[in-house]
Amino acid sequence: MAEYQLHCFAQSGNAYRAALMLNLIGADWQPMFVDFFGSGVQRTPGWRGDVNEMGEVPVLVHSNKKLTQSGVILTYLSEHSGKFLPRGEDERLEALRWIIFDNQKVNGFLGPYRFLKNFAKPAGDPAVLAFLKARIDGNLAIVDKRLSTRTFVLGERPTIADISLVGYLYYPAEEFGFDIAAAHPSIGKWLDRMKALPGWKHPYELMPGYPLKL
Ligand SMILES: N[C@@H](CCC(=O)N[C@@H](CS)C(=O)NCC(=O)O)C(=O)O
Repeated sequence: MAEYQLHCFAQSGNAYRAALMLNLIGADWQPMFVDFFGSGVQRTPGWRGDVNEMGEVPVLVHSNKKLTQSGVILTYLSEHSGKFLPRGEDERLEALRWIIFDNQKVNGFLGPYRFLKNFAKPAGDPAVLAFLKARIDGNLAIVDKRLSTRTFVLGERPTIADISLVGYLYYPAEEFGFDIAAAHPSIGKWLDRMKALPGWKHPYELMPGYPLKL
């Protein structure tokens, strides 16, 4: 058994944040496949009782600890490894600020948008997709502006704020119906910088369940 177990599946950008962090810090970890689209195990009372009462993926297991919420998982792993760790109070608060903004408004909208477009049956209502798309465009523009003057979200060094924000951004443009890197050039260049970090892997390589059997 590896030191860390991560309950995850390939299509989850929320889980990708945790999987990528584990790989970037060189952790001894193994994925535990959650059949999110098949059996929908995350909705069962058993899974909610034993694994995560919130019914969400990712879940990180480390000895006697079970952690959920990717922001919490990233914080824990950065504190344990000393890597991608925001340093000092100002950086810690700044990282938390971007992680919350990301969870709520960047990947927090991109994830449901891609789900409704690609995987939901029936597919999402066009009015809902239009609402989400307008919010996504506006919020990606905020991130793009931030990255136009910085190498990484906080400055010259990559931190957990960057690892949170890449959540859904490496999935294929066809899955969104728009090309994030092309529409937001500073995000595009930053995604290339993140991709160059030792240990980087695409979500479809890092987590089980791709391609999806629907
Ligand atoms: N803020 C959470 C979001 C987790 C999340 O929404 N995960 C999705 C899978 S990508 C999920 O489990 N959704 C189930 C649900 O919302 O009922 C995190 O960052 O961990």
